Amino acid sequence: MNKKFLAVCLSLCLVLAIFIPQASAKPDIFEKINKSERTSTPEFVSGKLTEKSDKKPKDVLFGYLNGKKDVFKFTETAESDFVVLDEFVDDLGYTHLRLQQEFKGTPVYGRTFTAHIDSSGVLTAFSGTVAPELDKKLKQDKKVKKKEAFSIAEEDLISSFSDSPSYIMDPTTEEVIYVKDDESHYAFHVNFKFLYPELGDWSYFVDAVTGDILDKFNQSFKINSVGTGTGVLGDVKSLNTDQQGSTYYLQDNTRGDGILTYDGENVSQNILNRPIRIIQRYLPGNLWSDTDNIFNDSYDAAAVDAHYYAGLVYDYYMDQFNRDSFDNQGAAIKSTVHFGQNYNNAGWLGEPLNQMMYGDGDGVNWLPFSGSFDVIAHEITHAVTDRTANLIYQNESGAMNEAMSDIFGVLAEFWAGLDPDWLMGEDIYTPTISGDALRSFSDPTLFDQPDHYSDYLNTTADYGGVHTNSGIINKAAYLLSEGGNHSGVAVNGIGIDKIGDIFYRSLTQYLTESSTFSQLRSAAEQSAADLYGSNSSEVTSVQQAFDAVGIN
Ligand code: TI1
Ligand code: CA
Ligand code: ZN
Ligand code: CA
Repeated sequence: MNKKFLAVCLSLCLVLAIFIPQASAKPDIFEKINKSERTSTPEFVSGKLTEKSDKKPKDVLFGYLNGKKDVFKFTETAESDFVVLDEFVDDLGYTHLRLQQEFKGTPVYGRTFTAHIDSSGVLTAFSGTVAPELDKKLKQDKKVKKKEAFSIAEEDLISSFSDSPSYIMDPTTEEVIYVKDDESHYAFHVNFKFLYPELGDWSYFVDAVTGDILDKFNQSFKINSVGTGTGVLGDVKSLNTDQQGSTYYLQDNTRGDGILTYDGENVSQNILNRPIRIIQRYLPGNLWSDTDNIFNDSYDAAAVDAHYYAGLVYDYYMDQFNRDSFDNQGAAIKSTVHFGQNYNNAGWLGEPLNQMMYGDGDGVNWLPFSGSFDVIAHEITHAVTDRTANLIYQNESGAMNEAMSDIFGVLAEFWAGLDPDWLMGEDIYTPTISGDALRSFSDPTLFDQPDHYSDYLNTTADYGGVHTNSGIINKAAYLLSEGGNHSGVAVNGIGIDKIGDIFYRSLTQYLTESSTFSQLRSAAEQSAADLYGSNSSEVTSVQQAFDAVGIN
């Protein structure tokens, strides 16, 4: 039954049940009741609810409510259970009342009401849901003291931040009745307001009988602002920032749980060789802040690009694969720039750090690593891989892990339309030499990578040559998209969109931690068959591409 019909039925029934006996006395009274499906008490009542009268608006309302005690299910009298908070008369002569439900003097959290009485003294609407039958529902044996409740809440609050919040006013503790899942509890409402370490307006509800935290939530809203910044290559872009008073942070609240960019302050890269508890002293560093929302200092450039490009990679995965951040649950994307000293690398630091880091480069062979969009897409793809196939970072599975990061690095660059190419790192690699790159998909051998399985490099260096042997997979991906002849095999290209879908499906559905190159071939064939049919030309192209690089 639809809700409207139900409401009409209910109101008809009620009108019949309640008013028919008095129908002759009150012929023109009518009433429309919307009932809450969960609580069985009305949530909005309107109509001509009472006769004209000269009584005070408040008395009109209370007279109406007292006549309907079993419908609204309050406990004593309207006078004792509803406290008027506010009353005002509008231009049309309506009086508007705002009320709060109480039980024996204790307010029921969130249970406020409005009532509307027209100029002739007729009650025309009553809005809000009564917490029903509190006399029956409340456990009375309150054992927890106000101070204890405060400590329980505060302990929980403090444990959820790395640094203790600094309150901007004294926290408050108020005894209330808290309704949760149709159950009512005596509880203490403890409220904390603070701006550090982040914006917070936390409400805790501590059960006065058991001391349990019934509920907690933060009501503070994130403040979005839009700043501008100048990137590593001198281009100006707009940035989503977070304004706190007169400070702007590189915190983008518009994507998932946020994109946050931090200053690593050039603390030595050697900390990566130290125990995690030491690393955690330095990472992620300080959330990047600025006083005028214009990020145009030369020291800002690496942060500007890390922040801006991470947002674009988030958009790429959302747009192409409906994936909400790397965990598909909106996980915050964190980056630390100015990591290390003249450090020539960038990386995804997995559990328990779950963040990226970007070196500044030595200025000769490399510019700051966040200046190249494909690097950022490469790093975020490692995070996607971690949460899906979780390819072990050594030997063949490790080379595929690297290749996936490169492949989606290229595909994201094409999607974003940022001077796309089949090269990796060209924007920041050897700033004085143009046209080169760290890796090439069309010809991996240009930069010392194999392009055929027969040239697979067996080594213990670099986790089994993960950045070297990835060339074989990169070449297969290139041939699959663009087509061509390689080692005597002709491949019909299917284009970047289709290879994106095939590799994404392979990565997220079929590959496993210890997958081999051969298993990637099977995964890609299977994915192509799922997407385009088992006899499709796409499946044939996948077979050709892997044949061409010698993977069976
Ligand atoms: S994931 C990271 C390696 C892990 C380092 C952890 C300390 C990585 O693969 N980095 C990329 C950076 C990159 C990406 C550069 C795209 C250019 C384009 C990488 O390829 N690094 C090279 C320098 C390497 O580590 O050998
Ligand atoms: Ca500035
Ligand atoms: Zn990598
Ligand atoms: Ca590129």
